[in-house]
Amino acid sequence: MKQSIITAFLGSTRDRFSDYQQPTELEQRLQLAAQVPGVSGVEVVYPYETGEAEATLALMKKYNLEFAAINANIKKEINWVPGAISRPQEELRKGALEIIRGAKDFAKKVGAPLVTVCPLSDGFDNLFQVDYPKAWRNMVDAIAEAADYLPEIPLFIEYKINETRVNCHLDSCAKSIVLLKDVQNSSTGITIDFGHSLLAKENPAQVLALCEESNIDYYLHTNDNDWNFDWDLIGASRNFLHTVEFFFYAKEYGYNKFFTADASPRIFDMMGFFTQHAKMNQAIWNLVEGLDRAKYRKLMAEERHMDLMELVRTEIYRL
Ligand SMILES: [Mn+2]
Repeated sequence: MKQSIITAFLGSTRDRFSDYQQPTELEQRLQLAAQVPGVSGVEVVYPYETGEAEATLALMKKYNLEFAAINANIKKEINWVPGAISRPQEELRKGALEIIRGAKDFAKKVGAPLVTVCPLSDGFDNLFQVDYPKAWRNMVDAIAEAADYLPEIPLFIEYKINETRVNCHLDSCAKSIVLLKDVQNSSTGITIDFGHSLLAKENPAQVLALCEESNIDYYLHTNDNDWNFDWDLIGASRNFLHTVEFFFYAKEYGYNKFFTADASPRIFDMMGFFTQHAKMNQAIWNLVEGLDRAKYRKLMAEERHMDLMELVRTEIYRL
């Protein structure tokens, strides 16, 4: 498995109450990422972390890191805090599209494989706030236009149930598939964030199967939470068997992009946090590798549910 880290979490972060960790520059973040055992890549936020393409590329070479993705941030600027690609005002949507196009240009220059965008501010807080069909159409059109630009750099969309809006428009994997089916551009995919899937009350492993069966590409973010809030905890620190099943299907489908840590150290020692996250993922990946997946799927086909439980207990929990 190839593991990477969203570099924004290798610096200071903040919530409504507190500031966490020390501020860092991109070079320090890359230096830290490179020191985490098992991590060989990064996802970098455009345009806030990226800087000049040539200088960034030189830093990536210096620390021997690969790009997992470029993350186009369309929610930070004050204009887009209430929404970006779903809004009625065309100039606001165009501005957000410029960011995504810029991220694609940057990705091409530095040899990054894909751009991912999470339209978190696009949604609603009140009822009777947003014209739903118009908002949805604006999003479909914006993603379609962004996907058409530089199709050699595919565009992945990341869903989340809420935050920063009470309801995000793109709140589930199924809705993301509906959007991409309307966009009809094969140079697109879905960023499946394990924790976002839990928040949507999905089963992350089933979501992989849904994408496969719908012929939709995907890119994976790893973390964990309590199913109630996007805590971005260490992988499997809460939901072990869900993580095992998620990796089981990722392996079954031959997933070969990066597993990217979308995880936030908050109060914890930063290097320890990312080291434990990477080690946990690798250990679970190794465990899955040791399973006879054909046997599991055969037992499912034969509906031998209690034989499967026996295997879960003895081979996965090892009890
Ligand atoms: Mn994520």
